[in-house]
Amino acid sequence: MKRCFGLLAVVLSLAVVSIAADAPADDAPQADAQRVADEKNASAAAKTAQAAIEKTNPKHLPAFPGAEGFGALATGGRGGAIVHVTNLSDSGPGSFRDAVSQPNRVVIFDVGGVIKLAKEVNVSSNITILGQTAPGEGICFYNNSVSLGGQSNIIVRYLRFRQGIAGDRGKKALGMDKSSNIIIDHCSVEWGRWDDIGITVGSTTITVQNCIMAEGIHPQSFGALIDTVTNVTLSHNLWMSNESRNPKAKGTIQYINNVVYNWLITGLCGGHSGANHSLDVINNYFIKGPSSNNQFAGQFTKTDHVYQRGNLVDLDRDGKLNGQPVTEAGFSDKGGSPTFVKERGMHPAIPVTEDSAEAAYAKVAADAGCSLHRDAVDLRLISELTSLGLKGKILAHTDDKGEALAGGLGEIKGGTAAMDDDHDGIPADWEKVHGLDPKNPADAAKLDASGYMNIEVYANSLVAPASAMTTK
Ligand SMILES: [Ca+2]
Ligand SMILES: [Ca+2]
Ligand SMILES: [Ca+2]
Repeated sequence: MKRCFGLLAVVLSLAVVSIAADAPADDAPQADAQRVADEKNASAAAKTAQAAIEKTNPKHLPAFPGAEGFGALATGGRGGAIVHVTNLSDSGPGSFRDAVSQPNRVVIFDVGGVIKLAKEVNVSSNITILGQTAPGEGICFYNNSVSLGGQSNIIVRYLRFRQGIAGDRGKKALGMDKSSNIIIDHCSVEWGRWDDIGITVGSTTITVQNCIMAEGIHPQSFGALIDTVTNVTLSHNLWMSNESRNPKAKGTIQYINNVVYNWLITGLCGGHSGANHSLDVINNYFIKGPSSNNQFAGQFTKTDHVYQRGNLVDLDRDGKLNGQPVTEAGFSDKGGSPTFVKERGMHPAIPVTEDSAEAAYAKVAADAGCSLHRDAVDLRLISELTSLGLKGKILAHTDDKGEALAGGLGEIKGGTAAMDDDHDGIPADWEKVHGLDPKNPADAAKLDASGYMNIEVYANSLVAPASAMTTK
């Protein structure tokens, strides 16, 4: 009997996929036994992740100044080897794929530009990837996806993940499946085929902050599936011109200071399943665009336990930011309503610095994504956001066009790396000013008094406010 039910569920879920892009397989109710097993596994994964943090980072040093939320205590490759990406090749010596193929590394970039991926890249555990070290306009991964699946303890900053129509149909531009202790900061995640970003079954203890998740393409055009996870923080992100799932939130998830713009069917989506979900929705801004209906939140049911306060919604498309407070009724649609709770559910060791919804909008517009040097694609997206209802579009489901419908990738300038005689990744001029030896390649890997490696102190200085910089 159970087997029959299982088969039926598979047939039903396949049917759901084929019916409509807005009703993917994960909307189908899970079998109860599977749900209980998934919840138990997720809870065990969270405990394991916490124990790993206490072992590797007992002093709770943030991954970098400004790291917040559940993933903020990742140590990445701290203490390991510094590995240079020296070319834009798909594979081989000096490539990104080769650099992340082994654990315990801090990966820096001697080149900037587009890295065209022939197939998905699988990143190893205990890795720090410092995209802000790239010269010129930085790095963009294109034509395929990057996966952190099955891995733990990873820091990723200032990179562009643009899968594009050449990528695998069932993959996210940036995927985390059974992943833990990860922080993704200031990345642009766009043109994903299944979703832009995924944090899926069994994943735990993860932050995605200051990122852009935009313009999902055929066949799904969705922002993110966050599915059967524990302790995930999503803060100060821009979600725009995705049909739905900004994200779809299934698990225990903090959703703070996000901006959602130009959804088509639904903005923020509930879990809408038999499992219990917990979602803290705090000080976000939902702004209707040219493609949007009024359903800025939806797909909730009674198993979704929602704490909400300080959220604003602007539905008048008048080119001005003048939203109204979100009420509980705003979370309801014809499918149901969540269960509202009075207290926030989640308290990570390093909490998110909470801005008002208006201040979050200003920060996101100025700073979200790979923003050390915003490229043409992100500049266009931000110009659409700041039109406040007048500009922006969902990319149509046209098999062979994908991102071409948005004008394509354009140029990302490679630039020239600063003088670095000892080739330790820290420019000679910076070493002189900060008491390091520009003729000694060993000092970049040493730990500074602050607890970070010197290469991290340098990389942090490229993007941190002066008050957050540490020097010897
Ligand atoms: Ca308005
Ligand atoms: Ca140097
Ligand atoms: Ca040196």
